[in-house]
Amino acid sequence: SSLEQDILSAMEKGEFFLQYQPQVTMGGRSVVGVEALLRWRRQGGEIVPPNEFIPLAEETGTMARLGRWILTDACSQGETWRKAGYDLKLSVNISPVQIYGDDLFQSVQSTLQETGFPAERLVLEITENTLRDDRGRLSSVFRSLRDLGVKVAIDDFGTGYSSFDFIRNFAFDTLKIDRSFVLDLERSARNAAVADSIIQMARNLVKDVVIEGVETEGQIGRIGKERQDLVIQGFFYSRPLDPQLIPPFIESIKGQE
Ligand code: G
Ligand code: G
Ligand code: MN
Ligand code: NA
Repeated sequence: SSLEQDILSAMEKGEFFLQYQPQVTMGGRSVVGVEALLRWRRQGGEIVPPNEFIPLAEETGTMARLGRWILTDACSQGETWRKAGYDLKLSVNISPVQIYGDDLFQSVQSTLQETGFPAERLVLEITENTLRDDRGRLSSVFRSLRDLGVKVAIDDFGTGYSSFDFIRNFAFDTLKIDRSFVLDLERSARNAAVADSIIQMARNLVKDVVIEGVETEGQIGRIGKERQDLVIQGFFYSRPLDPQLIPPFIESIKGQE
């Protein structure tokens, strides 16, 4: 298709790039990690958001290649930061197409070898909705990756109601609470109760809980500013940034109380 051609030629022309959104401990004292987020800058400067082309890349068969490029670019950036003294967890979104394709393990393993980025600092994010698909396959792919030392995060947690039975058994390291629950916190007492329960349940299941989409001081207050065990990813602390802006952001946070 023409979009498939567009995506392939955009890769050749270097039109894809990654931004990184800081993940900050509650209270804002330190940056524990960043999530890589894909962007496409077309000729002329127009930025196409990922929601508009990732589904198409998945349908047209170009997501596998794009996914390998994302992993490589993110890990080499992560290693650049490490060499500069910034030891960050690096989260990379993984498309179901990559999970159910045949080379995710190989591509992660060779990327780590080529870039030198440590497996233990790489977090692969899969959205909760992926858990509906072939669970045997999913489990075995991620078991092999965890054996390498790579971490697994469940993204958009709380949105896939059918997956609690799987979550009981599937081994993962991090839960990322979907942004909709943050909005719920200020919506009604009933919605806030659900949101609080989801956060509490996540914390009972796993040590690393990231709350996504926090935009306001009010939301921070609702979650509980004293809850230093929680990690916040949202515009309140920072939007996704170009990679060269990550070290200055980390330094600016260090100076604050
Ligand atoms: O940055 P935001 O608008 O920026 O991202 C929108 C959606 O696109 C999110 O659901 C996010 O998970 C997805 N996305 C962003 N970057 C990537 C990527 O590198 N790989 C995959 N598979 N999805 C991504
Ligand atoms: O992979 P995931 O769907 O979690 O991607 C994160 C998405 O959420 C990206 O599109 C990112 O730009 C977006 N995002 C991150 N923080 C905020 C926020 O505080 N508010 C809003 N509206 N979007 C956010
Ligand atoms: Mn994500
Ligand atoms: Na999410």
